[in-house]
Amino acid sequence: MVKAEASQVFGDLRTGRPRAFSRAISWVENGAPQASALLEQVYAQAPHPWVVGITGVGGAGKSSLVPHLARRLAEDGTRIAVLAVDPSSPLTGGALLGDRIRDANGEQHPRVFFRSVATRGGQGGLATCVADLVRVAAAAGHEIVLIETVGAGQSELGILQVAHTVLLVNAPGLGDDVQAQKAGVMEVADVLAVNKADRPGALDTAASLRQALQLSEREAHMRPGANALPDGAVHWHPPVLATVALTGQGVQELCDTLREHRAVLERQGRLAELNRLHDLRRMQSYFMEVVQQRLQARIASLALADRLEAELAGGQGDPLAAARLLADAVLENQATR
Ligand SMILES: Nc1nc2c(ncn2[C@@H]2O[C@H](COP(=O)(O)OP(=O)(O)OP(=O)(O)O)[C@@H](O)[C@H]2O)c(=O)[nH]1
Ligand SMILES: [Mg+2]
Repeated sequence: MVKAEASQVFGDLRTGRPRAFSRAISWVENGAPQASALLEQVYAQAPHPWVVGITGVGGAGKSSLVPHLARRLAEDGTRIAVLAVDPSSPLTGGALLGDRIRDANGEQHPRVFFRSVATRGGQGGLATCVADLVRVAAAAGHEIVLIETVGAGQSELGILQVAHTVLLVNAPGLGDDVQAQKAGVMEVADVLAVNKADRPGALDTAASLRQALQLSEREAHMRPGANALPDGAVHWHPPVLATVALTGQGVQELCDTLREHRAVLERQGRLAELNRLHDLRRMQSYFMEVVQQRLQARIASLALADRLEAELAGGQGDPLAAARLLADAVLENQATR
């Protein structure tokens, strides 16, 4: 039943029905029983899209910039999915913002699908949920997936791990260049935008970002094994561009630069390499998820677990010793089956 339903939705996804896409996203977000049957087909058959991660501290203008970017990228007929992820408020998203990006006249763009990701985190957490959604988007015919996330901590770095190209958005007056560096986002940024370039201080922000980039590049070069690129490959130096999201100024150049980054990755064989790496990571995290579930099921069936829990609840025993005992019991049991 669940399998049949998943197959039906997968079929509808492939023919590009937006409703099937919405439904598939909800399944994955909520860890619905249909999700794993669907994902099996998605991973077996869906291509890897080009994934652009967009991050930067609150108020820099990411949400204002993304619709411009998506529309420009869609101009050549490409279908774009935008996934907006806010790890700090996982339950506020859903369809609140509508499923499509609207233009200035309030018209929905036919080739841009927009979705706020509202995940409960599930077993595998937010990053794995986003990784699955990227492939679901590809199954639905989206060649480019933009992932917008608020950039201030470890969970964003996890989400950005599914991206091929990372765009870091800054703006003058936020002190964000320093903050971004602290979060480690600076090191993973491929393209930087100083948004709100209509405001005073934009040039200074750009200058300090360039300086910070030079520093981190110098450090990277000093690490052993740095510079090991294929023959004839060029080093990508993250460019810093100015944008005004309110008017769309600088967005065309930003798109061109993002596409250029993709082309460089492709020429170097890095695109395929990253896809393999992303699949490997997904395999590893899924493996841990499955192992944990199975072990928990096994522990729940052990009388020993009840006894140890009762002892601890009664104020007796040592929690670490109890955990070790349980681990021994579970793993021995596994080995003898
Ligand atoms: N002057 C000026 N204001 C801008 C520009 N881009 C965005 N803003 C304004 O800046 C504010 C924040 O923009 P958002 O797009 O919501 O910023 P964000 O990065 O998505 O913020 P979070 O979702 O909180 O992380 C809004 O009031 C925008 O209207 C710009 O280029 N120039
Ligand atoms: Mg935003």
